[in-house]
Amino acid sequence: MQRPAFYTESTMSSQTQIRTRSQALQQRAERYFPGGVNSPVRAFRAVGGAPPFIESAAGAWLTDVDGNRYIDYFGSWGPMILGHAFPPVVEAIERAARNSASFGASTAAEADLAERVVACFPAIQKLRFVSSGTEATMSAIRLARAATGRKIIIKFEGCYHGHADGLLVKAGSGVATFGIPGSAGVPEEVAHLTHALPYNDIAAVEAAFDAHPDEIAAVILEPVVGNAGCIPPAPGYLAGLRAITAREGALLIVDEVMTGFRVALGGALELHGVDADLVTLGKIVGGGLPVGVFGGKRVFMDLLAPLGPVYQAGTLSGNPLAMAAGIATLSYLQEHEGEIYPKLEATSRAVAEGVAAEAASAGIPLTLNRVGAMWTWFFTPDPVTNYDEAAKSDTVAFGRFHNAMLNAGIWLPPSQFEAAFIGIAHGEEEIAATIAAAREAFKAVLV
Ligand code: KE4
Repeated sequence: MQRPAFYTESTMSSQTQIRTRSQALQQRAERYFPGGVNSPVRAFRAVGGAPPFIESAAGAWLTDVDGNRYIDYFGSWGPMILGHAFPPVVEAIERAARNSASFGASTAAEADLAERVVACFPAIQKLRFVSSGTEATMSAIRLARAATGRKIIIKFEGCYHGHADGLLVKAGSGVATFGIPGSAGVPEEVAHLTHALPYNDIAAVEAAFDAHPDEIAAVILEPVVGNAGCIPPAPGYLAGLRAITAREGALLIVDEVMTGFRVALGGALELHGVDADLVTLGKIVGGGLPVGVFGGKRVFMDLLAPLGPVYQAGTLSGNPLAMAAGIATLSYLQEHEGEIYPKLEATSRAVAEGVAAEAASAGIPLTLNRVGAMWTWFFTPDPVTNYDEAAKSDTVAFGRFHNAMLNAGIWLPPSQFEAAFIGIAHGEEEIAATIAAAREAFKAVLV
């Protein structure tokens, strides 16, 4: 993998972090945006300190506006699995942009990308492109209610599916980060229709269906939780949900916005050999540009206008630049699948376990949950199999660790309740530098 031109050994040395420009930009941003951000967790409120403003990125590296460089274990919240400024993706976007950014009309590129999505996700017979994961899950829920004539939705505590009203009940990600039960502004009549159950507890799902026969439209879940930190499904859990929903006439909506193309080319559905009625995708499918997908069985998808009575629309759905970035990304992943996913497994394991070993040497209790190229270091000695257990983590210790790693040039998710990600541009030097930085960072955690 071609290392970015600026890469030199010196970037691996520990850095004194001068962030005067970032601080000035943060002050300006706070005049325009609540908290100075366009998405809450980016404000670093959960970990403390002012967030660096990023100027550029290449490969596994970010460069902030003060010239500080960071090894990136967040990859824009997941999309950048090929590394930043990956040439085939950049060139595809440049080519598309020369023909205008948007037509608001159909293009061949939409089906070009759809063919690649369907090849990776056999559960998807038909799909719609939207511009975010939130739009994808919101639309999938509407479709499930129309298909079944039922109203209740089952989700799981700690799972985050975007910020549509009905899905902000006991959600993960920023909702978990800020410890808020849901969100102000969501009428109780809406929240009342969403039942949040413990993850990895199949009996709780059986009990919900017993209590609400013929009332539950769908079960939606993250097939590997990323938004409470990384929590894998228990053996048989996904298959159990598939069996219950099929028996009860409810739709199974598998939200692979984070896991799709990340834990495997075909996401968690491929890993676990499970089918779904509807699947949602985002992040990687757009190669860093705004793309969401909801798709699934034809019988459900054909309920959508203009064929059926379910309305859904979007000005920039199928945007040509986003389609070009997605096609370049998925093409590369598909063509190099046999090399990419074993490499991601090896580098993820090396860095995740290497850092966990440094915690053990420092006497710091830490539980590592990892599925392929996504993982979380929970600052707790106990197993983490659901949100309640994740919530027992020492978020102050995590904040100290995050801050120390950031000052050493390692960019981690800014919350205990997010997953870390790696891409194909991370190599041995980045892994070694990260483990060395962690050795020092854990000393800071202990003070
Ligand atoms: P977006 O609307 O943010 O594109 O997607 C919502 C969504 C849906 N489903 C899953 C499983 C997701 O992880 C997400 C978005 N993830 C969060 C980060 N954990 C969004 C980033 C943020 O909140 O800033």
